[in-house]
Amino acid sequence: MRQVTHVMAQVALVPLAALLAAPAPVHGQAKAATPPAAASASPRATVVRVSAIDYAFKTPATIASGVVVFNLTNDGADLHQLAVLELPANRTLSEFLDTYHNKGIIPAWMVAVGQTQVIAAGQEALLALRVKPGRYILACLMPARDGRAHTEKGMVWQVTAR
Ligand SMILES: [Cu+2]
Repeated sequence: MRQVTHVMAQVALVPLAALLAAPAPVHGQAKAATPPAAASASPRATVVRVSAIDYAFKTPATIASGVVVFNLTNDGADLHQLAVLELPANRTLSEFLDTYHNKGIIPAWMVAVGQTQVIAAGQEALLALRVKPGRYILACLMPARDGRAHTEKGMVWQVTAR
């Protein structure tokens, strides 16, 4: 049992590293710079405060769509980060958690919209995204020292963007 947990923790690091290495996939945010019409309009950003504690996120369940700035603060003691993943209409949060916790990977049908860097206690991180209406999962993709994912301990939260 101990060994299985250990292996899962190592595998769980892979998607996080991959996400950190690659620029966030396009979904919803990359198009903002292209159309000249949009460039002249001044987009109003909504700030969504996300407090990370050991081990949960404190943040609203409903957010605005459009330009959203996630303001993550680490109010816990462990290292934390914030990943924003789009949840397809035909999928559920528990399906995501089932794959992530049992196979150690983020399911291919999830779209990673963006994520912050990993921050220590007392630090903050800002993540600006163009969010389209839909359902999103906010997750901390860190493994804990005991080998369990922070999501397993409760650092996962579903939000709806309207
Ligand atoms: Cu965390």
